[in-house]
Amino acid sequence: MSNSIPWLAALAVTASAREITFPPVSGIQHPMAGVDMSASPINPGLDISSAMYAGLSTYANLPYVHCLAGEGEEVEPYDIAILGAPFDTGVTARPGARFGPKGIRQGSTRISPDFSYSVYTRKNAFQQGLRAVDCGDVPLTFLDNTIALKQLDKAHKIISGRTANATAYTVPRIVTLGGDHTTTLSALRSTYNHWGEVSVIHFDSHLDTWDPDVLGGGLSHYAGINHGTFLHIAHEEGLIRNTSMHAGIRAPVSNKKYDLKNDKACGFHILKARDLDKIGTAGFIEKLKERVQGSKVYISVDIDVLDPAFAPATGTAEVGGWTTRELLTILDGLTGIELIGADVVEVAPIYDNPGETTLLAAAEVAHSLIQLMADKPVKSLKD
Ligand SMILES: *[C@@H]1O[C@H](CO)[C@@H](O)[C@H](O)[C@H]1NC(C)=O
Ligand SMILES: *[C@@H]1O[C@H](CO)[C@@H](O)[C@H](O)[C@H]1NC(C)=O
Ligand SMILES: [Mn+2]
Repeated sequence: MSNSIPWLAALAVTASAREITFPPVSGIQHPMAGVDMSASPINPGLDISSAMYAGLSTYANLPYVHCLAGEGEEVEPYDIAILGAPFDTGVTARPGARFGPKGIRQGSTRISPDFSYSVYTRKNAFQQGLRAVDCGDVPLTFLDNTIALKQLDKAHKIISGRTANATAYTVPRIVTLGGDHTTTLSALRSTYNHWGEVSVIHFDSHLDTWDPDVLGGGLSHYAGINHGTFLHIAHEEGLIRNTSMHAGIRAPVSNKKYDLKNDKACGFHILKARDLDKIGTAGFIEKLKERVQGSKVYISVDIDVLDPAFAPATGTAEVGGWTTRELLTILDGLTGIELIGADVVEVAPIYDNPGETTLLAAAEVAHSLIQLMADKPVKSLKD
């Protein structure tokens, strides 16, 4: 007896009165479309080519390439490889950075290779003759740090060992998405093989050159290799030059003299977070460029260099840091340096807010790092 339900009839009238005509789908999506399928014989006129918010996520909607494919399998060549390092068992405070690579990809959904011309520079890193791809994540064990780092070493070796797509230089460069900061050690071991000792520009609120005897190593040799000591170890292994620089430092040290003396011995100078108040972003750019002049450079960005207001989702947050704009201005200002590898690490999505503030920031940091690579192809030892 549906006729006796008057509200249902009323609803039907309302529904037809409110019928909405949407604009054509292709009209909205076209600028970010990949392959134009509007002429497809299956359903002509309907464009289903854009992958912006659809499909499996890759960093900046870049093509996924199975860079870790086994011997004999064909791998599409690339010049810049995005590589996830889901590892967080080397942290001293809040864990969770093993989900960082997934989170940063999520934060990068808005970035599209064909819609990325900067209003500041008119450049688009993805259209400058270098092929950038997402290699996915390295399978790393979460039960044994020694094994995990060996797995990461091996992945870097394989991925940087393939021949680049561009003809100018042969070695592809890697942008690692961390993962806790321990993962940078594997990246530096890999860059050493292709470029020798490099200067490190280390954006962080912490030194990360701690002597393993001071941080963890008193417990066991194994414990001494962690996200606060990896730069000390990189120095010990002869991977980095004594022309390296920290930027954004503000966290306390464990003693009056030793940590800072040890830091100097590891080859670093320090630009502190509050130096920005005195010399500004232009001063930072000048000092960083001056310090690494004439050498190959690795940039490591610990997202905790930002103030927790801009990057709450990290393991060892320190207040009194920079804004996202300040960091991006400094990074973009480094254009022209010979960047041979880079990373953005310590992103632990679980501590982010619903607006994904940290993930958006980390995705844009990676974008700036890719731009620096696109701006300056670099010759390797074997070129
Ligand atoms: C990759 O290499 C091929 C062959 O040299 C070239 O045609 C193509 O433009 C390159 N891709 C990119 C994105 O540069
Ligand atoms: C830096 O390293 C170079 C070359 O290895 C060396 O000649 C120089 O003495 C070192 N400088 C300092 C301050 O340690
Ligand atoms: Mn760090």
